[in-house]
Amino acid sequence: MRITVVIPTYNEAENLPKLASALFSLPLNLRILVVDDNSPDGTGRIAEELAEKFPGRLDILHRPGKLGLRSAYLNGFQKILNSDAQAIVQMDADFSHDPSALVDMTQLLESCDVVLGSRYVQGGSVDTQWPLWRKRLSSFGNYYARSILGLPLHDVTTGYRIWRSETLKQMPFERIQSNGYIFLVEMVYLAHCLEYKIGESPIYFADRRWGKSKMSFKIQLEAAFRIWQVWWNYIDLKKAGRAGRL
Ligand SMILES: Nc1nc2c(ncn2[C@@H]2O[C@H](COP(=O)(O)OP(=O)(O)OP(=O)(O)O)[C@@H](O)[C@H]2O)c(=O)[nH]1
Ligand SMILES: [Mg+2]
Repeated sequence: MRITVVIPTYNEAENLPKLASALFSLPLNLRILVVDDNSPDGTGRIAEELAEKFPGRLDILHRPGKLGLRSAYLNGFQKILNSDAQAIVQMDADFSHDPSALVDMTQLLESCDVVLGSRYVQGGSVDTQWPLWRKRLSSFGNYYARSILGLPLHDVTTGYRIWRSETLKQMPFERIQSNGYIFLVEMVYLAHCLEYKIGESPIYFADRRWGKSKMSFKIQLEAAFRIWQVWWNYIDLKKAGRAGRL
């Protein structure tokens, strides 16, 4: 399976070279698309160096400034869906997502339309160093989103996923409105409304190894409101089911 990994980056200069090496050493047919938002720490320049080091295997989409996760992914998907890639991976650059988990995720994709790297299925877990409040926040946030949207899944906020290109091609991206965290929930919900088969493969979620975490209570609180917006935005597609596919 020809796979392209989309990696949005904003100040990931320390992480990106390590991540690229780790991904390219996997037993998978894999390419990388870095979507960099003119990171002040020079991640874009480092990505160019990596493109030279791994000719033909790493591409870069340079954007003029910090435009957010949603458009980073959507721009990245657009570019890849015009290529011959058969599967597309979403993952963070900060090693929260262990590259080696991709092997199992890819295998499960054989029988699914999309596979989520899940912290909350049997065998999955979150950083052992996380303070209790953060563990609770993460699992409650998930429970909350799952219950309101009626998603029969365990981890709907995970940012580690692999999609069949066909699946992404049939999703009406222009309807996706939210950014950041909820963007991830919204994508899964859209796939669920369109009746795609969504698999979950266990992952261990590590906190970022380098750089500073921005997760806060405020971000989660805002997310709690946004979930209702997502529910409201797709009432028609939920009814349409498969017929809502492009
Ligand atoms: N291109 C682009 N990438 C972004 C933007 N915001 C975040 N990212 C990247 O998206 C990925 C996820 O962001 P993180 O900052 O790790 O978000 P998080 O995991 O919720 O929060 P942390 O606890 O800080 O790790 C990382 O690879 C970031 O570099 C953005 O505006 N543009
Ligand atoms: Mg992170």
